[in-house]
Amino acid sequence: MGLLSILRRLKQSPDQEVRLLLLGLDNAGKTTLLKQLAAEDISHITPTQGFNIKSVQSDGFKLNVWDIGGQRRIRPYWKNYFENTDVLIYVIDSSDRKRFEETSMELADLLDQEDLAGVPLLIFANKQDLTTASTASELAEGLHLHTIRDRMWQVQACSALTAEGVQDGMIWVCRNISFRKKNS
Ligand SMILES: Nc1nc2c(ncn2[C@@H]2O[C@H](COP(=O)(O)OP(=O)(O)OP(=O)(O)O)[C@@H](O)[C@H]2O)c(=O)[nH]1
Ligand SMILES: [Mg+2]
Repeated sequence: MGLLSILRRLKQSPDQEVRLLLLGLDNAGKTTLLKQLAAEDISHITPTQGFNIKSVQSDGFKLNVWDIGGQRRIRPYWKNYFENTDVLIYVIDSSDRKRFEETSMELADLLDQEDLAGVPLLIFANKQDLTTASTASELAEGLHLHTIRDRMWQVQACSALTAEGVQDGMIWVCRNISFRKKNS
């Protein structure tokens, strides 16, 4: 599923401009995911020092996907990108168990942010192509996701490398944007 087909689905929503925000620890796979959505080459991706943005528009509708670098020293800047976010997409390297606590703490911090209050949350349990990856439900349990009650949320197993699961996640994103707009 590419950015244009996401945009096509979003035309059911009353808003003319949609903003998706990709966050997660460094090495989680955010930029790979963004490039996969944009149908770009994913073989030479380097750690993001600032941010990447992909935009598509047609018939007066615009979709912006923001991908912010996840290295620790860049995380203080995440907050500059919160405003007007329609869906937060949080990416986790499901094979990197020793960083589950770190990613869980960063996510908890995001959920406390006023500018992201009520914003639907899709968690990509990425890198499912690796045999060492935890499943989406193990991740959900390990990160105590069931305690999230103040917004719509969903965990989706995926591989940004093979694109498996990415479409299912983006369909959820599209549905929940229109849902939020209709009810806000
Ligand atoms: N096996 C596997 N590797 C992946 C997957 N997604 C990303 N990677 C690899 O993980 C590494 C980091 O990917 P990036 O997309 O740069 O991660 P990022 O979240 O953008 O990292 P920062 O820009 O530092 O925040 C790269 O070597 C990718 O090829 C995946 O689904 N499976
Ligand atoms: Mg990156």
